[in-house]
Amino acid sequence: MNLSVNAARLQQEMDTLAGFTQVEQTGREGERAVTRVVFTNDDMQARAWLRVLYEEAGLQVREDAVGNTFARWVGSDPGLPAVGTGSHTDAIPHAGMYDGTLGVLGGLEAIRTLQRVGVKPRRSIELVMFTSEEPTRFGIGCLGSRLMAGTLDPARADALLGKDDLTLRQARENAGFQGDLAQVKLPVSYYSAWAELHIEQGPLLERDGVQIGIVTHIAAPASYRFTIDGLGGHAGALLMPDRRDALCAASEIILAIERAALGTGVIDTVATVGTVKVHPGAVNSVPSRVDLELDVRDTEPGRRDEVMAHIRSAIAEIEARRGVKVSETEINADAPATSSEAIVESIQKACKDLGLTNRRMVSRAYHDSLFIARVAPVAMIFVPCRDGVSHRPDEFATVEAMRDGVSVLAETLLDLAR
Ligand code: HGY
Ligand code: MN
Ligand code: MN
Repeated sequence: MNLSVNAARLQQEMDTLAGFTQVEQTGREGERAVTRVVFTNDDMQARAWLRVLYEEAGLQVREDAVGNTFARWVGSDPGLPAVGTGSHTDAIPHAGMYDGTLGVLGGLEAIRTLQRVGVKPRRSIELVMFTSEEPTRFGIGCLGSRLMAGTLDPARADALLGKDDLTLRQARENAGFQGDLAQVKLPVSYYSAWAELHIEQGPLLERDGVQIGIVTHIAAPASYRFTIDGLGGHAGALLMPDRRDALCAASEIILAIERAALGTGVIDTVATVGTVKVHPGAVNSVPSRVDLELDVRDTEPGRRDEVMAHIRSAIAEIEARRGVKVSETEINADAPATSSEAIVESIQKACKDLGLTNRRMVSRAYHDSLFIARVAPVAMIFVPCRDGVSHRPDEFATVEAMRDGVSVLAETLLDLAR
């Protein structure tokens, strides 16, 4: 099919969306970091701007009680379950401008490209922008899609305490999203199929010179909070033998986590401690308490659980030797997702039709598709990103790569919506 994606406009829209951010200097000439945390002004302005684009494309727009946004191109047979696509536009602190946003603006451009060639899909095609895919504010990733899939208890979700001490309920209501979170759960077979476009957030496509990645599996993410309670005191007067320094204990725990991930000997196991809070946090006061958050993932959930077992036994030894108390809270421990072979083949067909090289692959990052996979057949389309970099201001994808991804998505959506 002769599809002509308006790549110049897509690039412009990506650049405009990147402008909705807390401004911060990265210190590197011409480099722009993006931070867009859910329900902040930047997020709300971005949402309002996107809504105008959806309406200009003639899409029917609705928002649910947590702010997931649905923009529907009504098909000739509107009663049929729709085909879905989309991603997120929230961005972690000091991030790039492509993670998630390509799936929303690229999804919109795929719909507009199909509209331009005058096709009328039988099934409606619905573009989704998920609320809070990133765990930045409420500590758990994929908040909006978990609620859509019915895998997160609405009362537990509303009680989640944000980093600014507002609960999700308070924050969403302040942002204008009222209503009962239980209504966010999608009706059974709401989508007949789902495809998400995203940058790879890894180096394989670029390294192998392949234009499109077709995701067959999404790795299983888990995250935990550990609180280490020791004994505080005066940095001058409290002598070393009498100390139970919570930060020294935390440091040993962090290195034990790294050792446990490396210890599986399998490249698919990853573990990260990305946040550490030290109390009281004064240069001349021995740390009495440390809160740290662990993100651990593997393509095999069983191996991930083994890593957790090794981490827990290391913690027990550190606790005893250092005389500290460590408590653990599980935030999430999710199963991996397997893509629908039919949708993988539809994407493969589109790549062949468009003359684009492609390969099947695993997604090591998690995505909202991980949870949509609980309620619909899914697959994902990856495009290369420079040096595989993501969650950094220098995240980058070429306009040609974005154009290729959108062309494949457009053909796939049309095929699925027949
Ligand atoms: O962390 C992730 O995998 C996703 O980018 N939020
Ligand atoms: Mn991300
Ligand atoms: Mn993402």
